[in-house]
Amino acid sequence: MAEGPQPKRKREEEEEKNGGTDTQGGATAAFTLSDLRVRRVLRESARDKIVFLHAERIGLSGEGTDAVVILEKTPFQEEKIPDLLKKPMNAELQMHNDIYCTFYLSPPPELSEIKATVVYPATEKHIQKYLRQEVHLIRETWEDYKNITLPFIQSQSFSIQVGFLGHWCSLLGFLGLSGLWWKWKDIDCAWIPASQLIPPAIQPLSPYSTWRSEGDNQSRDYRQAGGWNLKCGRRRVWVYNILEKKAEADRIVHENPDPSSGFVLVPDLKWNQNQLDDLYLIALVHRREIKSLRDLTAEHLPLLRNVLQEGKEAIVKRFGVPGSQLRIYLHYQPSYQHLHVHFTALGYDAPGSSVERAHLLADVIDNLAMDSMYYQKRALTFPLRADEPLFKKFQEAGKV
Ligand code: M7G
Repeated sequence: MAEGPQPKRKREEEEEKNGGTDTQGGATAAFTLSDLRVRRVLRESARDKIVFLHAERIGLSGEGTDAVVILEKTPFQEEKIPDLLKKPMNAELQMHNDIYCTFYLSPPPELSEIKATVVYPATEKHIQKYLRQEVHLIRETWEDYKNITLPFIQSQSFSIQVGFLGHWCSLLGFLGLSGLWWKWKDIDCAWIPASQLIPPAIQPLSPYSTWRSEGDNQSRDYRQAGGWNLKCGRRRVWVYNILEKKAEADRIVHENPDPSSGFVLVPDLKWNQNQLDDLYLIALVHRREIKSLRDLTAEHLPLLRNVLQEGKEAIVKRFGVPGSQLRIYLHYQPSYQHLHVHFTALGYDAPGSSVERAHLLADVIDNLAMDSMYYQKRALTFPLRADEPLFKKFQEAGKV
């Protein structure tokens, strides 16, 4: 097994010793896992040893804020396997028959890690994403994209909600009358008189006047301080944090800084970097206006070729995994409308790597080289959960 992932592990141990505080991007992890209370199991997989939980964090007022917690048993680390048998532990014999026997081991903590990914605060969209649901395949023509999908994506970027005393109410119409909202450099902004939302008598007391701007699976909450307040919510915050080195800067594996044909390669959130079996990295392009496969033309070929070539070179250099053992692909539809490319170990059955969602980057490049408008002509298939608003749009249009 290559040495690559080891330094990251040491760094994490250091961070843990220092209290596990993450100050990247100016956001300090202000809670611990024990602050979270499980509300229900959204989905679990015995095969993948993973469970998705809807949790909540109870504030001082007793008000709960939603969180999603993903608990996943991590793959074995080759170098630690001998310890599993050697270290004294409770090994219970369950059955013995001829040459076959089964033991149940209770390994010491360092050999029985569980990775916990937390999304907090989580939006309804995050919760729905992980809920076990009926899934349907959509066959989207270019016309469907223009008439159904694109307007839907654009409308999502401008949905702003406000929470008041625990009640979430849609505010779009309201904003039109009593406040201003606009978009500036991909930032959703709203300027609203707090006095119109919170009765003056309880304004100084109210800790609940939390703003939430939602779009592209990102949300931001803001406390109001009374009077007129400028509230800005950024979409795809995590992507821009990486591109601007406000978060995960120390995780960058490779960067091509060219604003037009450059990108940043980082380990994906799903990979703990402790073993290469489930290697997963993600390349985020510097250009911000390319939403997905649908926007790509031959003009983007230099960018895509850089991602493919430099991404492979960086991974073999850092992790020792050759390009011939990588699955390099784009998702359609992606969850985040900022062009990015997935790099996963070929032997790893990564979520979203199946034929209905994954498009190999090498094939995308060939298609665009043959026909610049390839992705503005052909129909694309993708899965949607039955409860997703976009699925409802396709239903209303009689396309499902
Ligand atoms: P996608 O194709 O838009 O959607 O991929 P999916 O999440 O349905 O696959 C986005 C990719 O970005 C996924 O592989 C995520 O695991 C990864 N990702 C998401 N977030 C919020 C982060 C993050 O904060 N950091 C990193 N490094 N990766 C992330």
